Amino acid sequence: MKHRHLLLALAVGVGIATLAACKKDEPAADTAAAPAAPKGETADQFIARVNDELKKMYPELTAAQWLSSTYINDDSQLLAAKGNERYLTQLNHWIEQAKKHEGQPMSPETARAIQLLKLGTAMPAPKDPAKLAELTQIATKMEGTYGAGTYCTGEGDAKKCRQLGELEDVLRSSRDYDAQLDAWQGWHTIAQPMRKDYTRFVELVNEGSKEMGFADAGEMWRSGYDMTPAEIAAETDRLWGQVKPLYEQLHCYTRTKLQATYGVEKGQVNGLLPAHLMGNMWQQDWGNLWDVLEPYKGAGSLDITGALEKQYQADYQAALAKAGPGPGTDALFKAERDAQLQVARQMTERAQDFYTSLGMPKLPESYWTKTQFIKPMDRDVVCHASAWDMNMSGDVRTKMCIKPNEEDFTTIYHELGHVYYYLAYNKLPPLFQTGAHDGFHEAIGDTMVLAMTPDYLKSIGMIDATAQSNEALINAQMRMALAKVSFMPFGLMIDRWRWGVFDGSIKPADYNKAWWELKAKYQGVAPATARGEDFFDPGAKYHVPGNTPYTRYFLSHVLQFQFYKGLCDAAGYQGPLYNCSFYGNKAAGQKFWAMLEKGASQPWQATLKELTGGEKMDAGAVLEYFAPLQDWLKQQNEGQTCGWQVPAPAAATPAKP
Ligand code: X8Z
Ligand code: ZN
Repeated sequence: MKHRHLLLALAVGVGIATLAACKKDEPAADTAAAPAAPKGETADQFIARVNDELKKMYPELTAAQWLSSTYINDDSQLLAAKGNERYLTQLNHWIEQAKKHEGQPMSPETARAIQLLKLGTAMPAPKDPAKLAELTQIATKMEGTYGAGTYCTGEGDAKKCRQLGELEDVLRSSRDYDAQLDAWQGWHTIAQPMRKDYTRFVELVNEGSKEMGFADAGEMWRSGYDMTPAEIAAETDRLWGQVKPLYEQLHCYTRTKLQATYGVEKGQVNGLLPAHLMGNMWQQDWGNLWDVLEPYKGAGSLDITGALEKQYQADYQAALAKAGPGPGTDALFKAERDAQLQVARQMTERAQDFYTSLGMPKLPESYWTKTQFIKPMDRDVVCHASAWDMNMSGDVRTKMCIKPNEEDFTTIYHELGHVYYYLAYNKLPPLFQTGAHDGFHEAIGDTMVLAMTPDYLKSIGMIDATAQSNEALINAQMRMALAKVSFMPFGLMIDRWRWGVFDGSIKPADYNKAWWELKAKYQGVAPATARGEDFFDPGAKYHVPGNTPYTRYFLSHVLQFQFYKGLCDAAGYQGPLYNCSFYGNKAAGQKFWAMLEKGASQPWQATLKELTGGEKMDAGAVLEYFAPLQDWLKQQNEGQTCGWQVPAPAAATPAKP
């Protein structure tokens, strides 16, 4: 359903639909009635026309998508689905027309553009219009269900309903085992109704993929990397193999600490980490467990959340002062909302400052007026953060439900990475306006996050002082590892699940079982209570109902360290990698911008080489960065039996009809 950037997602590989980074993909439409192309049109003329038509129809599509994500109701969803249908129909016509140029002379740029066009969507739809409509409706419904998801407990006056944000607050801040379990289980109830829809969704996108010449939708997703689908799958295995020993050390240390906090029994599940205790709904970022995992209490304090909360309080006091003496309930409420918005904008300005310090432009004025910074009170929205290019001409926005905490602060840097990519490649022909591959798009903002060193945080007033001790270094490394290293197996397992679902090796009757087997295998995480096939736990993660491919995030977590190293080199930095910040360095900024401007106009290997000197993705920079922490973890884990056994698969519970 939505695409935020629609089109182009074409990245070679992945699908068109995705337009951008966090976007989704679109379905394809009925091509039976493709209108004839102008007579005598050459391939180069064809692509020029497609680029032109694409740019013209784009704003209407994104406008409908934006409305349906920031104002979920039946009407906005109907309009978004219709806009999508129109766009996808057109897309399929173009793909049909492109066939006529196969084997004809054309420029290399045109050949690449046609390749991108064909890989356009992450949601390839059958040509049959009835099935296309069915697919669009299912996709819209699933995302709406996720966005509006609510968990209610109690009856009558005691009834209490909570959405994702409030349930995440519990996992982040409570250390009450039962309250955490309730929040975790509660959120997962919202996905149960999606199981049937998702099953049908898989049938339909597979049918669409086959019609386009792919074995299944997973193979189509893997075709976007300027290498064969088998090659990119093998690459992800190789990269994971590089990082896995580091992850295992972090896992081992974390398990010990959880057991110290919750008890030997409750702090683990057969040697695996309990899903509801990791401070994050999906166990993809363990940063919220800082109170449990901080290596040296108070050494080089990096309390970003504390600083942001202080900023919020200051904003609140200022808003109260504005309201005058003795404010009533309404005025108090307004002051609270004003302060929430104010702090969210200040956090975003801080992120913008990082980019402008590198010599990149300021965000356009329209960004500040049209962006959704905080969760509206009067309607459901899709809170999952995303970045939007509305018209390929400077109307860029982000959509978040920002709270003053470290996780959201770094997410803003992430989202602005997408926005700056859009702004940099907007001058390219529309078909090239996407990432070199989708992992590049995801890695831009995160590269900035790596450069948020203690010195940088001090220079912007987020922390008071930096400490130079080894204790402070280990603390800083741990803080980064809890965000980055913990993510990697998660980044891999989601599409391991979907590739299996699409190729049929995971059957609908085993959806949940396979999900938890992969969670166990890659992350070493397990649910504390049985999760049979009456649940549909994959649906509780945005990118599954949203149909956003996920391998991009795994690749991004490797690439961002390569980019970081490349930019530190460009800045002339010498010293240990983890200490480098290129904040304020124009030479680094110029090199980064040059990469962004290239979009998808050449194979990603060439783009990577220009920035880093190498043509391969490689986790060597990850290991170099975390070398001190890895040594420290090994010492801490001495005498422990690290690692975990993946439990033998239990007999499948039949899915409810
Ligand atoms: O979805 C996102 C971004 C938007 S592209 C907020 N991320 C993944 C996630 O939240 O699961 C960023 C990190 C991984
Ligand atoms: Zn992103």
